[in-house]
Amino acid sequence: MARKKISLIGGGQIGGVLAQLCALRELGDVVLFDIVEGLPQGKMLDIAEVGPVDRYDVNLKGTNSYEDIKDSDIVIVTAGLPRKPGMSRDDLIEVNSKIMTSVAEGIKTYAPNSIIIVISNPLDAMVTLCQKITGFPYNRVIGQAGVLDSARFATFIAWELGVSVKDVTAMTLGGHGDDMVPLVRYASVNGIPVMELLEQKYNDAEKAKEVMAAMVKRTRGAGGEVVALLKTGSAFYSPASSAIAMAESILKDQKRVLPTCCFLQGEFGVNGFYVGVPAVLGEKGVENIIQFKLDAEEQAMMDKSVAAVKELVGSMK
Ligand code: TXD
Repeated sequence: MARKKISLIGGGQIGGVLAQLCALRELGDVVLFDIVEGLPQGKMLDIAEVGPVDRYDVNLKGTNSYEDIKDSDIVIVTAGLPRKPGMSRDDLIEVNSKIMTSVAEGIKTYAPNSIIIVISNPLDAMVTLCQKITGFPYNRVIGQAGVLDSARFATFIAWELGVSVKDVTAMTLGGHGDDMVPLVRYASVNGIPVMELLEQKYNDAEKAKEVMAAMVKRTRGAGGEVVALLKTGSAFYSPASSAIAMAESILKDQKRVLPTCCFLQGEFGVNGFYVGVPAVLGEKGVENIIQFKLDAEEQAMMDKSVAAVKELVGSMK
């Protein structure tokens, strides 16, 4: 099997961690692109020089030239500004749209057969723009938000119940904004509903609901919580790991079911927009969108989240 090639557009905080994770897992050869001269070259030299210690052997190249992304299997895009404290993701739309336009043109020209995973914010709008400009089929342009939002939800549940994060399953759907939809009904500890465990813990159904509501709220604001603490920039370890889970599923055709920002054509009552839903990720990118019935409350939350995505995408011109 030929070695895979992964290109990372944007060599900032997330880009650097992405490159290191690709190397540690030997996912393939890696190119890190940035417009800042020396930054991607320096990071890739740094990561290459620790191959003998961490015992990985892949080609790592930093570059300021799009030509180097030629023949990429996957391109992961983090180019764009991150939030500052007090900013919403949507405040980034103007400046990041300009950046995404140039990035998408570069990918279209030099890696026309690649599968693109967008991470840049505001996520749902940036994925939409990237697909429009590249003209790639929808299954080959997707966004990362749901893996991370779900992981945050699962982390809070594990802490609350005093169980291992490894045994918690939780998922969020919808847009990557304050209206995202954490699915309470399906959150479980090895299949046991989390609500049941909370009710046992507090012996009080109302209290259990309150505790869950607080976790849902914290999940929705979790990105902002990190931004407020860091003061310069936003989360970067977790978005990188989340995108790598998606990339790995595609590169190895694992067919994992991961919450993914996908273009919907009627699924969940949404038509013509990119929104987070569970998707099977394999060698073709999105191979299937997993549909299931939302109850009335969940559907109402989904509709609200989708309305926010529509407004955001509509403001992009
Ligand atoms: O889960 C998610 N989707 C996210 C998304 C979680 C956290 C942060 N998320 C967003 O990712 C964040 O709001 C930003 O929009 C992106 C990248 O975040 P990162 O923390 O990596 O930002 P940095 O460190 O500022 O890096 C951005 C890099 C920087 O090195 C710039 O020089 C580069 O982008 N940049 C460009 N690269 C290529 N081409 C162009 N035009 C360009 N402009 C800037």
